[in-house]
Amino acid sequence: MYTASTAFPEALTEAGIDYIFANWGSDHPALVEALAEARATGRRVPAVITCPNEMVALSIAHGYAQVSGRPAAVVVHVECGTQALAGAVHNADKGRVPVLIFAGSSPYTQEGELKGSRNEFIHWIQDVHDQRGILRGYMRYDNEIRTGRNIKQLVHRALQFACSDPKGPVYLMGPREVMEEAVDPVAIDPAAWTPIEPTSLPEAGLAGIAVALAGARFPLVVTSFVGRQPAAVVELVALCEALGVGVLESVPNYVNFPASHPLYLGNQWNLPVQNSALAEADVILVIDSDVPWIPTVSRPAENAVIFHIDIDPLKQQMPLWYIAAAARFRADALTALRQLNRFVAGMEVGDVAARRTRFAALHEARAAALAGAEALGGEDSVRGEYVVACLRAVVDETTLVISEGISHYHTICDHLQMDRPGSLFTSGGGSLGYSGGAAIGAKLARPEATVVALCGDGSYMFSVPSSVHWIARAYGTPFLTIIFNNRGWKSPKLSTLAVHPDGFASRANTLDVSFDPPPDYAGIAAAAGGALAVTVRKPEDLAPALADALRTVREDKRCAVIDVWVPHL
Ligand SMILES: Cc1ncc(C[n+]2csc(CCOP(=O)(O)OP(=O)(O)O)c2C)c(N)n1
Ligand SMILES: [Mg+2]
Repeated sequence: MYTASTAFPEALTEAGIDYIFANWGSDHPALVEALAEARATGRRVPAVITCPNEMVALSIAHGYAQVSGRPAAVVVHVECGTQALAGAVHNADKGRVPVLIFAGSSPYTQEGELKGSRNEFIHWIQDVHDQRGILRGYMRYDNEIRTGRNIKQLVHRALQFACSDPKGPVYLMGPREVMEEAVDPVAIDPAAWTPIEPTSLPEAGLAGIAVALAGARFPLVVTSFVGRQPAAVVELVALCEALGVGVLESVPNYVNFPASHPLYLGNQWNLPVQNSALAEADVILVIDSDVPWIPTVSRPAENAVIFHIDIDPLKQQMPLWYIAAAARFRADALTALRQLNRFVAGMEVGDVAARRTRFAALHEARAAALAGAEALGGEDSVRGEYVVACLRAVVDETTLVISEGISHYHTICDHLQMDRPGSLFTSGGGSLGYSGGAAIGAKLARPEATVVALCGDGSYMFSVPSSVHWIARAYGTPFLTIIFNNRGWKSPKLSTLAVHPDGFASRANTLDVSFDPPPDYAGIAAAAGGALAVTVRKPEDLAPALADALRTVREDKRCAVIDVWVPHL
C-alpha cells in the first residue's frame, strides 16, 4: 500500500531529514501505519523521537538545526498540538532556524465517505476555522495538503522556504482523509529543490565599506549572529586583522568572534550603561544583528558613519525597526565578508598597527576587570561569575554550550570566553524554555560532544524538565544542566526598577517574582530521567560537583543537573 503518508516521510528522507520529533494523535493513523509498514518492510524513513511535550519537540529541532545546520521535522496533533508548540514557535522564527512542522487536521467527512472519515468524538471538537492561522505570523510558508498526489512537491517546497535565507519554520497541515489517500509514487529530483543560493554584496558597496573602515580612527564591527556560519567568523577575523577593526557583540546568539582575540571588545545585553566602544566609534559595520544597540541606553555617536549588512536588513518580521545607516545591503555574511577580504587584499591600508595596539589595550583592560570579578561568593551562595569561571576551567574542544542564562547572559559570555565558532548558542528569541530541548538537539546533531545547558531557575521550569529528561534518557542524549538559581525571576524585577526606580515597587517587600523555597529542581530530572542530581550552595563544593557531573555525562551516559544557588534576586 502506497499512500500520501508513505510519500510524506519519503520526501523528508529525500531532503536529507534524519529526525521526526513526534507527538501523535487521532489525526495520524495513516502516518503511524506508514512508518510501521516502512520499518516492517525495510523502507528507509527518518528516526522518530517521541516527545511528550510539543514545545520541547520544537526546541529539540531548534538546537539540532543550530548545531547541524540542517532542518528536522516536528509532527504535532491538529490545532491543539499546534498551540502546544507554544513559544518555541516564536524562538524558531526569531532565531531563524529551519524546521518543518506538520500537523494533521480533523476529518472533513462524517459518514464514512472516505477512508479516515470521522469516527471519534474529538473530530468534531478539534475542527476549527483557521488552523494555519495559529502560526501564520511566524512561518516562512504555510499550506494545507489538499491531495496526496503532490504531497512530496509541497514538502520539498516548504523545505526550500525553511532553508533559504532568512531561514525559519514552515508549517504544513494534512486532513486525515488526504493522509490516507492511496496515490501513485512520484519521482522527485531533490537537486531541483535546493535552497536559494547566498546573496552577495553589490560590487559598488564593497569599496564604500572597505575604504571607510580602513580610513577610520575607531572602526567597529557590531554583530549578533554572524557566527551562525562558523566559516564567517574566520572571515570576520581576517577582515578585522587586515584593517585593524574592533568587534563588539550585541545580544550574541552565537560565537561571532574569538573572545580572547585582542580585537574583541566585549558584548552588551541589557546593561543600563552607554558602551564606550560604541560611543567612540567613527565608522561602524553592523553585520547580522537584530538589536545592534538600545538607543535609550547605549548608542553610536551622532556623526558615526554606519554600514548595515544583514540577511534580512528590513527585519521583515519586526513592525518597528530602523538604524541610521549610510548604506544598507541584503547579503549573506559569509559571502559578503569573503568579498570584502578579497577587496581589501589589494588595498593600501594606513595605520593598522596603531589601531591594533589601541584595541589590544582596551581588550587587556577588560580582561583584567573580568578576572577581578571572579570572586567566590558568600556563605550560602555562589557568585555567577565564579560559576562560569569554574565551567570555563573544564570546557574542552568538544564542549557545546546552550545558554538561557537570562540575567546571567552577560556573565556567561564575559566569563566563559569561548573562542571556538559554533560552541555557544542562545535561542535568538525571547520565549523561555528553550535550553533543555535545545541541549538534546545539540547532542543528537553531534553525539561525540559534551553538551552543557545553562539556565535560570525560572527558565528551567519553563523548559518542561520532566519531558526533557524522559526524552534524554530514552534516546541516549545525556547532557549537563547548570541552573543559576536566584530563587525566582530577577529579570521582571529589573525591568520594573528600570522604568520605576523610585516607585512603590522599589519599596515593596514582594514583587511576586520569587520561588522561595524553590522546588528541588535537580530532583525533578532525577525522577523523570534518572539524572544525577546535585544542589550546590557553597563555592568550595562547585568544582568537585562539576567534575562528578561531567564524569556522569561522559562515562555513565547519564544526564546531570547541578542546581547552584547564586545570590538571591
Ligand atoms: C514564555 C515566557 N514567559 C514569560 C517571559 C517573561 N520573562 C522574561 S525573563 C523572566 C524570568 C526568567 O527567570 P529566570 O530564568 O530564573 O532568570 P532570571 O531573570 O532570574 O535571571 C520572565 C518570566 C518570557 N520571556 N517568556
Ligand atoms: Mg531566576
